[in-house]
Amino acid sequence: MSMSPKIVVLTGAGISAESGVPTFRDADGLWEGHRVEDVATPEAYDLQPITVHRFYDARRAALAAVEPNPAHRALARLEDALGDDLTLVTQNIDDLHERGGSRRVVHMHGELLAAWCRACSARVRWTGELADLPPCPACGVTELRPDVVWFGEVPYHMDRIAMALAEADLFVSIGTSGAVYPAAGFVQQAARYGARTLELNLEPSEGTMWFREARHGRAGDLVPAWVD
Ligand code: BJW
Repeated sequence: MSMSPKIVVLTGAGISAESGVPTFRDADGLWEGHRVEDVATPEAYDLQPITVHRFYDARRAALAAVEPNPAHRALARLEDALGDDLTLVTQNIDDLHERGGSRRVVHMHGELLAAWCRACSARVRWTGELADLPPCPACGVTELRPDVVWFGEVPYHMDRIAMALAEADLFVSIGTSGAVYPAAGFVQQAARYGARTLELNLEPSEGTMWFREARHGRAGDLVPAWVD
């Protein structure tokens, strides 16, 4: 039986900020210039698919020009040390954890480099733009949409995450404002099952009072210091 502690790490946009990926709710964040409901709901996509596609096309193009930072790489080292005893859950749709060396990332809000078909539910890797949007390779219908979880949709892998939270000895939240549920409730879920809880964020998050311990500063400093 494994003797290492079971750890669940939840990351948000703040972990990718030092790579040059904008966060959502900070000044200069992604919502600046966009109303959330205009770009991140299924209703917005039904009404204005081209506007929504342009928003994700721009982020996909920007992602190609950024690199993982020391916080992503530190979490990859933690996975090397802990193996299956680490569950890394990210709300981020970028691929910087993977490029930083993590191999088992749980993308609860989907992935920017993927699309899924509204006709047959097939998933495909997709690195291009709206202009390149192909017919679905599985069913041939042109109903592919970004494989991301919008407001009102159910996040991915919730059963697996709930199980990991129930078994966790330690829950660590990194670079998230704690404004969006269900991720914002994970700290209480983990604590209820007896986990210690730690927040690593630039500033106190909306849920900071639920954490037993909090350290405030840049993820690129705090995460390597915590891991190593
Ligand atoms: C740094 C830093 C540095 C900066 N170093 N730190 C309960 C109560 C009320 C409402 C609800 C509720 N439950 C559900 C809802 C509705 C809704 C919701 O939460 N609304 C709220 C606004 C209140 N939730 C949903 O609709 C979700 N679905 C759902 O609940 O389904 C029902 C269900 C759930 C479970 C089981 C069964 C049924 C879906 C939410 C989907 C969110 N989607 C988005 C878009 C994804 C695609 C995309 O990327 O475009 O996800 S919204 C956006 O917010 C994105 C993010 O993942 C998410 C969280 O943002 P994040 O990562 O926290 O970023 P920021 O910008 O907010 O914060 C960054 C932080 O980093 C800041 O604190 C900075 O200080 C810090 N920082 N630089 C360290 N260098």
